[in-house]
Amino acid sequence: MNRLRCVALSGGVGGAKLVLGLYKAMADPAELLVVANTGDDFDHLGLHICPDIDTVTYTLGGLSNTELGWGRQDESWAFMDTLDALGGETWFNLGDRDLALHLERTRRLQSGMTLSDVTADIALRFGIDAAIAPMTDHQVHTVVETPEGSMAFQHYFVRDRCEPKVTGFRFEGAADAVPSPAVTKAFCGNGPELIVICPSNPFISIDPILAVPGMHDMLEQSAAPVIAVSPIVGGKAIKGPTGKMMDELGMDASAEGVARHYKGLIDGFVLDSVDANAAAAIKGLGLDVLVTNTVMKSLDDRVVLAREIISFSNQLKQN
Ligand code: FO1
Repeated sequence: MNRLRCVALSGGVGGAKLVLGLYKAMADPAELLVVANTGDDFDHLGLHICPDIDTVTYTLGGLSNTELGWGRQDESWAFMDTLDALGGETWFNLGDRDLALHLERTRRLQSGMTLSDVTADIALRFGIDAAIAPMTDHQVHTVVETPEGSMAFQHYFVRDRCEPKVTGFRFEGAADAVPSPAVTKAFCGNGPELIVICPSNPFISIDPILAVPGMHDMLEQSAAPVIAVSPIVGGKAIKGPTGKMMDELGMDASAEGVARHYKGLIDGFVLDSVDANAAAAIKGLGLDVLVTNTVMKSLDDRVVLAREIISFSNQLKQN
């Protein structure tokens, strides 16, 4: 069994960019395990939908729709057009190719396969050498707390376009969940040599993963350096509601605010050059800091950042 060199925790589009960089940068991509957030998962139109697993899978499979940041490229929308004509629910868009994946995954889950096994088989069929695993095979649902009450995650994120004010989050089902088999296996024996918390939203993408009992301890007790990449650059998120959420939660919507959020779990923090002035304060939290370009526009940007993180982790191991 290849020693798992790198375990990467990821949510959707932001994290998946770095995951692709790691996948391309590593000597043997089979040594990469991507732990995908499943707190966004939900049942819709009778289908079990796993957005962050699919964003990571499509990204590593070279199939992702980079304009939308979710779903597949080369999509057609005949299903949605017909659903609309029939008066069906159309707030959540499912492309025709994407729909086949949701249907087949749902069928396999209903036949008794685990989400881990379905995810692994789909990755294989898309020619992906890295391992992609859900954070758990149990159902965990991120619930968004607002002044008007609780909301299901996709209602908040897609139907209401992240407009409601956020007062907190709950991860329903997390207490009864266990890490998925591939995650537990990755931390057995010598364990990984590098753990990366990818630049996803800390609250809705990374915290659900850390909320799975045992996950936080595995990272903390691992000999591997844990390195987080800030999803906030220059006071705002590259994409998505992270900055808005931090403001609404009364947190400092900055790279330093994210470093504080992960304090105690991480050894190193990567922040963008525009936030270089925050490096001293973040070092003051007891963290090692890498200041570099973290805005990944091209594939090369993704690979360069991944390589810098790998060498940063080698420096941390020597400290
Ligand atoms: N996000 C949207 O903003 N609008 C959509 O219609 C939409 C459809 C969709 C279908 C499949 C899928 O895997 C993801 C989809 N997403 C859509 C993105 C999804 O809500 C987010 O990727 C995550 O839940 C947050 O990362």
